[in-house]
Amino acid sequence: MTGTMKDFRRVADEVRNWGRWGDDDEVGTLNFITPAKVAEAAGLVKQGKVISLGGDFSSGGPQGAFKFRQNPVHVMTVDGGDASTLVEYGPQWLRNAVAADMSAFFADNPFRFNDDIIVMPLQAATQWDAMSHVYYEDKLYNGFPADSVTSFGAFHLGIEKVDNKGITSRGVLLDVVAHRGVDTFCQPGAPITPDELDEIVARQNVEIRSGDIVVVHTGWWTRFLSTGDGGEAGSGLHWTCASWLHEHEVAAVAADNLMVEDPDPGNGVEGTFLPMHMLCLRDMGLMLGEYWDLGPLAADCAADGVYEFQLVAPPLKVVGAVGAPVSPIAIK
Ligand code: UVW
Repeated sequence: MTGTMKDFRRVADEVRNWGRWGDDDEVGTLNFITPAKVAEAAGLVKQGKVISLGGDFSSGGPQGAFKFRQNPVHVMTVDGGDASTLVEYGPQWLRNAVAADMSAFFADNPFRFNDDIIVMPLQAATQWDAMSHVYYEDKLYNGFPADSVTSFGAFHLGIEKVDNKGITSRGVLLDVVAHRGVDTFCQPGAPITPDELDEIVARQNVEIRSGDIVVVHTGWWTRFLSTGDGGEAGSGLHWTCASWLHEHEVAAVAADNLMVEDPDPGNGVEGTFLPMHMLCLRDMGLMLGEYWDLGPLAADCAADGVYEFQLVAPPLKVVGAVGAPVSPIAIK
């Protein structure tokens, strides 16, 4: 199952979308989401049912596998109860400060409020990878230079560039867990192949159309919710699924695991790491959604037999960021 760099380069040449939507394009395959596509997706709302696909952002998140990523740190900066106490008991300097800065809030009136701060890697929990997240040979998607990502952020292909693309479209769940007939998750070393995606599409009696966002249920997130082990390996798409996504004109792909693709080098490309990331983000301009919570959606789709829905998943527009948190929802 391991490919060579020659295989990789052949696939990269086949799927590369550079120039397809103009030399200055920064949204890649999101261009498949036309106004007609957005309207088609809205037409899938029949029951008024909203299903959250976002995990919690908390200190109990999935980070731990890599030392360079941590779970969110959330602290309170103003607490209305504390403020009342400070006014009454705080040292004089603090009482003066409260009186000077916040008298409108906390002086002799009943109004109180709470504020907070969060510090986190943008890749910590449910997220989109921007196209500027991964590159090779000094080029980003559409040929933009890799050094256009600086300590000031990404001058090209930052997550904010998705702008009025939403991101919203017709979402289609592909339930690998149900297809494999297991009730846990896709074990490491058993990547999901393009043929298996076709089998799942047939089994679910659903069509993949241009501009769809494909959402792949591997069971990893549900397993994490029960074990709390964010470092546990799972499986994902085989790197050759990049060609399948290209042929079907998929706008974006998301999964409930750490990397969407299978990270096992034995199923990858000799001499490199995460080849599907390189093909999708850099060659195709196709964004990857990671750590989505797909258990409730999978259960709902199995119950009503409807695997298509309106997907609404706009990332936070963090200017120059190479990825961003998202709280996606599926609406049926
Ligand atoms: C890397 O590709 C390094 O990370 P992620 O799984 O967030 O895409």
